Amino acid sequence: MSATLAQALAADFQQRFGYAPLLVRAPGRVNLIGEHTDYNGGFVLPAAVDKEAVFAVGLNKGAQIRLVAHDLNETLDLDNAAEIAPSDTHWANYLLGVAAQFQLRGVDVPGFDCVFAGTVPLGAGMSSSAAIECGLAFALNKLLDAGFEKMELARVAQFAEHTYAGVQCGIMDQFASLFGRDGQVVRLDCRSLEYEYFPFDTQAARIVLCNSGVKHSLASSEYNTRRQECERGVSILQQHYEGISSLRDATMEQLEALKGELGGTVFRRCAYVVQENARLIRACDCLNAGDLAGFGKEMYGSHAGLRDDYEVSCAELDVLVEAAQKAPGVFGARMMGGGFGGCTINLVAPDKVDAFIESVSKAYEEKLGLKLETYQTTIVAGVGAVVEAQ
Ligand code: GAF
Repeated sequence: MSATLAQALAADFQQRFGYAPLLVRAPGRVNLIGEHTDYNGGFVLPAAVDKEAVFAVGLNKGAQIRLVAHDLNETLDLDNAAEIAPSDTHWANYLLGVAAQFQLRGVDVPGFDCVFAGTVPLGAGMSSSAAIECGLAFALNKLLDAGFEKMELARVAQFAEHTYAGVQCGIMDQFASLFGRDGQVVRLDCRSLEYEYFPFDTQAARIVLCNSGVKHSLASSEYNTRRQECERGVSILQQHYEGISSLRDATMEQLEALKGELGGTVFRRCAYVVQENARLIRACDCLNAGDLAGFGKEMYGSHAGLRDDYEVSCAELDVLVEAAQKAPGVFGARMMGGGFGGCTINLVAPDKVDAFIESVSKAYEEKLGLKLETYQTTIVAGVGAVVEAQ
């Protein structure tokens, strides 16, 4: 699919700018378990999926930056690449933020052109923004021969999001888009940045996403608030215990002992994170043992924690998880990503996928009067050049 889209973008690019571009694809991601743990020094278990952003990018031998959102038929031109600043055009900030990060790392960014489009649903919690950032980061790295390793490109993309989109995100989404591997999920230790791939057997389970269709505007402000609450928890823990550099190091006993000082809200946020890390470790053991029911149990636990303690779910996501629990062939379900809307992720027996979708769609319509969009995703390789289309 991205090869066809890449051809369309190449033609658009050629027509607008009169030269041939580099073509790049950058996937969105799913996360099986480990939510809001990345910025707490914990573990995540994402995979890159077959919903992608696609780019045509080239250096124009001038100073101008010319950006085109192909699907929206919108453009943004900047006269001088040396004077990059945040723009009022929302989508352009993800790209400008990346170029600014190259400059901060001492790379002289000359004029460039970029036409992009994609199939990652917006606001679905599948990291369309990380896909956009990582695609351009990969393209500029190649075109400018900047020599950054993939992990540094993930940092470039993450800090672009911090500085130009105002979301103090962790590194999971950008890591997944860059490091994804065909047919494998990857466990990242977000503190050491060590990672391990696990085969995901699609004969045993399929990954089905149910899109609530809700795009809460709360997402970025509440996300940043959660991060601050966790930081507050760490700073209180540090006053009482040695060796705590993030919530990863804390135990439930320590949190219980400090419950009064932490206060109810911070306590619950911290407790969720400590328990989610433990759930992820157990879930990986289940994956290794082929125990999908055990894995699914941890997913339900994750959802309950996100709903009750971290408070980043919403009524629509809760209805979808409850409906999934009653549907045929489901191993586990939970909300996915930052929260306040977007998708649930469901592990479903391959021969029950149709029945599952029918059952959850029916419940969603009956309970909330809403039509459900679903995606059966496959796990693909991370960011790369689109070779076939060139
Ligand atoms: C968003 C962020 F971008 C990630 O870094 C991560 O924190 C996630 O929410 C929650 O797990 O996708």
